[in-house]
Amino acid sequence: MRLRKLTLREIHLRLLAPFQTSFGTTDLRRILLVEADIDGIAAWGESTAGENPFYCYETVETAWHILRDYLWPMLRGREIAAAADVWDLLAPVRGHHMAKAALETAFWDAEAKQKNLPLAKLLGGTREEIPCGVSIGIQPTAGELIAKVEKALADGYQRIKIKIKPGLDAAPVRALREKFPGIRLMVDANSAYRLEDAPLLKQLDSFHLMMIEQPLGCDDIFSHAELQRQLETPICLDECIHNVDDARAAIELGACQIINIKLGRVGGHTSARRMHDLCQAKSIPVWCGGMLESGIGRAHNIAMSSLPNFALPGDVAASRRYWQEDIIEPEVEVSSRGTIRVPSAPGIGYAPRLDRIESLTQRREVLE
Ligand code: NPG
Repeated sequence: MRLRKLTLREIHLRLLAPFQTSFGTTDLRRILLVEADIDGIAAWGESTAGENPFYCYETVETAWHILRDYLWPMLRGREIAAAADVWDLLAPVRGHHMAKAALETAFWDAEAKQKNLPLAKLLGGTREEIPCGVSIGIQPTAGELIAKVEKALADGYQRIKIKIKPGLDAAPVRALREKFPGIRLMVDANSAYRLEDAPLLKQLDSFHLMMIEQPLGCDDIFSHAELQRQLETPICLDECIHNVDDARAAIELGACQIINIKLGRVGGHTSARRMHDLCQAKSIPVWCGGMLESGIGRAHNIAMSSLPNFALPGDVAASRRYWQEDIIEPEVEVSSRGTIRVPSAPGIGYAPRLDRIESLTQRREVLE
């Protein structure tokens, strides 16, 4: 495979409703899309780098810089045997996983299209449909939170995740548990607590949550191990886990019982698959996180989620939960049983809508 041309685009896409986490609120997504010409095939990837360096250090600007000034020169025109080799070729650049994932995942789309295979099959996926959950941002009142949960359950979603932060934790969880005693419920703190908050987090044990996601520092695997010893609720790690070595450390230290895998955070499909395989061997279930992706990133998430150890519902939901109109055809739909069918068309299995992408494009750079 040879990369002949790379088009970087920044599109702006407004969320249907602002999304609030413990680190801030997003309403307009700036999304960096990668269109790679690989042996004449148009292949697509999406960087999940955010507008601000609050979830992690990467931003749209850093991803653009790394793609144009480092990753493109490393791969351009080079003969590459398989998409599975790209991750190791990019190793000289440290970190910048969201920039790498945008390009690496495009190579996987290209190889699947060349082989006339759905990407899920090329990755080794075994599921025909994937189970879906929703992630609900921090809401101004308990009433609004309950209404959002009611709607998601009516739409069929299999589990509810709510965002928490200090001061908005036990109370909203209690309100939900009283109203919906039997639902699969979890919370995500996005690193908003410290180990000293263990007694407070321990109160959550009485609500029978599926898990508490990333309560402590974004790089602090050690303290999560201490916290997990004190909690009955399983800890799921997200921000702490950038690669398979982090995953191994967290598992061996007992810092978590579940891992969230995000393509952007781990650097693409090859890294994600290595992490998946390690977790499977260690009996640690995984699920696919979401980064408010457009349809391109969502399509890659669906393919990855078809691997066998993606045993828990992920944050991969229907296009219409996020956007008035997505940028792919067909849009991602969720069944009344809360599942997404893994597409059977070659590559990512959804067609990018070029006219719509063009009309949303704020900046473009073509590298040849
Ligand atoms: O459904 O795509 C989605 C959002 C899932 O909660 C979600 N993402 O911390 O995992 C997270 C959170 C997030 C959102 C992180 C935006 C960064 C930016």
